[in-house]
Amino acid sequence: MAFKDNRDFIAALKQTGDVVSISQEIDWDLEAGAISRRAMELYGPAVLFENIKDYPGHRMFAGILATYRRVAIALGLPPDTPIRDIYRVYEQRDEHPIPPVTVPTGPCKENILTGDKIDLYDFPAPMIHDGDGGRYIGTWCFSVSKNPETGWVNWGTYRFMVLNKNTISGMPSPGSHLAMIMKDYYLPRNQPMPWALVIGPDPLSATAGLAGYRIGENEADHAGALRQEPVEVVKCETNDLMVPAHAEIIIEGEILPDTVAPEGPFGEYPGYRVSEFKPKVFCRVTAITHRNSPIMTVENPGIPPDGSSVGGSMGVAIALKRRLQKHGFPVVDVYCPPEGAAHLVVVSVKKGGHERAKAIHQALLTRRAWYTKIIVVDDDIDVYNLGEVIHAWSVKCHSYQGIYLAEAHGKGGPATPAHSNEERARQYGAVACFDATWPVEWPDEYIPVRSSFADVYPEDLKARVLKHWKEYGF
Ligand SMILES: Cc1cc2nc3c(=O)[nH]c(=O)nc-3n(C[C@H](O)[C@H](O)[C@H](O)COP(=O)(O)O)c2cc1C
Ligand SMILES: [Mn+2]
Repeated sequence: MAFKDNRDFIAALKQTGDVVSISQEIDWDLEAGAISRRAMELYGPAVLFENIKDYPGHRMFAGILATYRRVAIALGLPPDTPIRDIYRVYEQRDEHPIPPVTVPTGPCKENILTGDKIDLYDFPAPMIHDGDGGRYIGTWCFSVSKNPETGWVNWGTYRFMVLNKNTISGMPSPGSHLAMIMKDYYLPRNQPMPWALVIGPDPLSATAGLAGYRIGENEADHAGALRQEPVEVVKCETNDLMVPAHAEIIIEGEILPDTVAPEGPFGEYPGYRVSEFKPKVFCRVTAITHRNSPIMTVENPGIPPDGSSVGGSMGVAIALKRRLQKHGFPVVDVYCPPEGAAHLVVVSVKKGGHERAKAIHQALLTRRAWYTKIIVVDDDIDVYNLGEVIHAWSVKCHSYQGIYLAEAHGKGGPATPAHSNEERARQYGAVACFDATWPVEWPDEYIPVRSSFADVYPEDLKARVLKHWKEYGF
């Protein structure tokens, strides 16, 4: 049974010690941000703030999927499930989409605010990092938009900042699906785009909102896949969009086709504050619905780990793996390590070599994702073990012949720290590929023998050593 909401999920995290509930009064202005950031940097528990200054009756939940323990729990697996097994379960479930089911009403309708009752300042949108451009109401959230012509309903996680009591600015990047639907349908007609922001979705619906699915794919169906049961959705009050019935807060509104609004800067997922105060999309709020004692979900991006480098990276890795499989590469595993902050991809293959690594580089260049470095390893390297990956990269990658460089459009996001302002603005960057596989043209006897317990001792001797290991005194 999937968690229907964050309340069930928090109860499960309490059982395993993966959440800390803070009952002392905490300020929404930086204090909650400082606490949640430090908890993440210590690979510590998620944080439930139960007593927020100025906001009696409101709660905040931060650092939701910033450890693989919490990802495992969200998937219904034991908390100490190895990352390899978490990936396998995710990948298998994701292959069987389950569309949402419509229900007449749900907890997200416990309070309905329209007209003069709309006031975004009634909610504890936090000032997350010092230096942010404002209070961010949308971080661990997803935005719903629909192309009426094709029926495509997109859920995407983008950040949204409060401008005043009933307007919001947001920064879906030009390559995002929200921007695509806006550009394909609403801009040519000069019509406002109906919009809903889902705050506090269940953890696997949130995961689907972060993952990079293909154009036209409905994330709601993938949320159903990950949950292994459909998401229950209800109709918005002021538009026809459908939103998860068990979410905490729904902001309904429209994104205007002819207006921009200031947004940013914000401390971002690569671990740096890179963005500037710039004109971005403008949203007018038409209704807010919320549960009693709502729990505002918050993501505090920064140096790894965080929700995008952990919870959000699996979907990207699996999409890249599918792409490589489609191109016929003998790919074994693809992993985006949190330490790479969505900029590093590790690929293992059954058979490598310079030509193959070069072809993998080319095949991945055109995939919409913002990594800038690829390491290709042989399949005797465990991609989920960064120690093994760095060892292979250090000693097997030829520092001249084994490195491929390409400049490319869409590589590096608007927040890639290594890129210049100009490159970021154009989303024109570069991707380096490091071939850490053995050259295929080497005859077998050229391949150096790995000096490890597993590789250089006879089987019967290894068995004897293992059998007596404890007796030796280890
Ligand atoms: C906390 C958080 C904030 C994010 N903010 C943005 C953002 O402001 N703009 C953006 O384009 N992507 C952002 N992303 C990444 C997107 O969620 C990701 O690219 C996703 O695939 C977008 O959905 P789409 O593919 O349907 O456009 C964010 C991710 C996380 C975890
Ligand atoms: Mn999408």
